[in-house]
Amino acid sequence: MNTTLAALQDWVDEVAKQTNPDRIHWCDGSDTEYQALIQLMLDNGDLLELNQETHPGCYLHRSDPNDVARVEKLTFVCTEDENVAGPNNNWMPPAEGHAKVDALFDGCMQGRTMYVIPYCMGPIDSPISRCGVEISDSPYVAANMRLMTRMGKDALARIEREGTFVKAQHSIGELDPNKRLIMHFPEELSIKSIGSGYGGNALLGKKCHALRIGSYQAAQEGWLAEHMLIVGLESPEGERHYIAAAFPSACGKTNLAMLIPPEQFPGWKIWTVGDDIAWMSVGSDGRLYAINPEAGYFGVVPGTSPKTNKNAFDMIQRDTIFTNVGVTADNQPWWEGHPEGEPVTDWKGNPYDGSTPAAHPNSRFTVSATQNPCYSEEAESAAGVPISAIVFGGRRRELAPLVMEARNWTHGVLMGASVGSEQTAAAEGTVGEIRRDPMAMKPFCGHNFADYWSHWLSFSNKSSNLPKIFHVNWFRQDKDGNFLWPGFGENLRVLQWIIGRCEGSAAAEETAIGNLPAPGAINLAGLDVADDVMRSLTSVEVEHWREEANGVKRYLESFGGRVPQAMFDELEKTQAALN
Ligand code: GTP
Ligand code: SPV
Ligand code: MN
Repeated sequence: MNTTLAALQDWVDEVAKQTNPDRIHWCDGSDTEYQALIQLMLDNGDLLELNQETHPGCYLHRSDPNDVARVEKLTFVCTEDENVAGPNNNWMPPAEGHAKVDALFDGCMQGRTMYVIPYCMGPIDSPISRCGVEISDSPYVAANMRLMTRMGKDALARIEREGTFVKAQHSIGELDPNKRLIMHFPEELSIKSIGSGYGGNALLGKKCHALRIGSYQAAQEGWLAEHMLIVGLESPEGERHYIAAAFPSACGKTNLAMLIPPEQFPGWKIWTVGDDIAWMSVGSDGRLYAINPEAGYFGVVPGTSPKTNKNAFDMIQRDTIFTNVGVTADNQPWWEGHPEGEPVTDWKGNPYDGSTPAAHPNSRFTVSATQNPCYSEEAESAAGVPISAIVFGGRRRELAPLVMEARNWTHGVLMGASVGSEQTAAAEGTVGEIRRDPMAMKPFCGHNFADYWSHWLSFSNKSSNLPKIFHVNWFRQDKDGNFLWPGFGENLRVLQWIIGRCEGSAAAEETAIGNLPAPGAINLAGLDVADDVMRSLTSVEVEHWREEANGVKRYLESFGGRVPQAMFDELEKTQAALN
């Protein structure tokens, strides 16, 4: 017996019987265990040692070239009623889902070690946290879960105390895209994923548990599971605010979560609570409190430099697992946007000739959050942090202004539901195509978006002390494809306006689509952005917005009768104002 919890021992025995591993290893989460996993992967070729003088504790993993991103078309939500999963998910009846995926799991761990990985999403002692156990035959997954979650004996102790956990079964299988499935059974609180060793497909605590299972559970239990960073800001006057922001994959969450204030903002302090996921619930004071269920970052590597994100750049100089980057002649990791060195080998291990990127556009670093120079101790707070503002955003070269404020909670929910964004390399598909990505949850909402929006709307009945809601867009471009807004650290200027709105001090102009910054209301001191550029970043192109509103209406209608009427009523207000 490895656990006092019979339900867990029985499930592990059952999976072992089905998959037939050579060995079973129960992870305790210790340093010794992590080092042994690294050594094992160095020996079997899963990891390559990087230059230990310049990058101590850093390793490179080259994934299968067919396995470099989440695969949304192979990701399913299996609920008894198809309408519970909704048109935003691929659906299968649970019985069929189990049968399909179980056929692939049969005997798949022969010759391998099965890792039993107990994990806790969130601080070990937080009432908002939830636990799970991942079973995987990948030492890469075990090592990454150690960095990304509270993994090991403390999590197991909580699971044994509570008696409940999400069952997360994973195997790399044959790494064959034709034998790959990522199945969710929210009604059973279970996940079965096979055929991929990559990120969100394989580190099941992250998107599968914390978002897909989490969002389903949250709707039933009255909280929110969101694809959001959590950042703390302190003004020179000592005012503290926390902002939670949802941007689609590869649209700037990690960057915003650890931004460095521009030099014109002396005395401002920024700290990171989370960079990808927020679990939020209403506290006794009516405010929304957020925890980061994760303990590490699985971040986009390309573009990370001292200029764009110095905190991230510094934190990945040691004790980091790199996946799919290039290497230099002296074995240092290299990627597009790296300030120095040059690659000799690309992410596939081939000689670099400059014809294709050295690092895959979705190459990633895995690192413990505690290595972030602006890591916040509040990430350990059991109660979470109070959120002043919720920010939605997308990557849109046109239309969406730099920032706008919702009229009220309902309008904010509509704003979130209307987010459109260009597809990025974080998932398979055509990069650059605009798609609707409500609340940045398109690939991650584990149930019907219509029900998810109803749940969001219901919060206005729970409290009159909710955060204000905003929408931002850092990605407007000119005709030549140059970004109009400098972005990165300069985004603090926009966050300052947002905080000003929460405090009632910053000026805004009411427009048909929401409240936009009044001229001069955003602090542009020392910034080289022309007046006409700023005007176009903060104005409403009425004709284009009418089309957008029609598009949003058609999109909402595609979810049928379950969409709350309040969403259509709110949209009509916008449309009336635009006419
Ligand atoms: P996931 O981990 O996939 O959820 O992504 P993310 O939302 O955390 O995105 P991340 O912060 O890693 O940024 C993705 C890409 O967007 C990187 O190449 C960044 O350099 C770029 N980026 C981030 N912030 C900005 C910005 O303010 N302006 C511009 N132009 N690019 C940005
Ligand atoms: C995302 O795609 O939003 C990520 C990376 O954060 S993954 O873990 O693969 O989902
Ligand atoms: Mn993400």
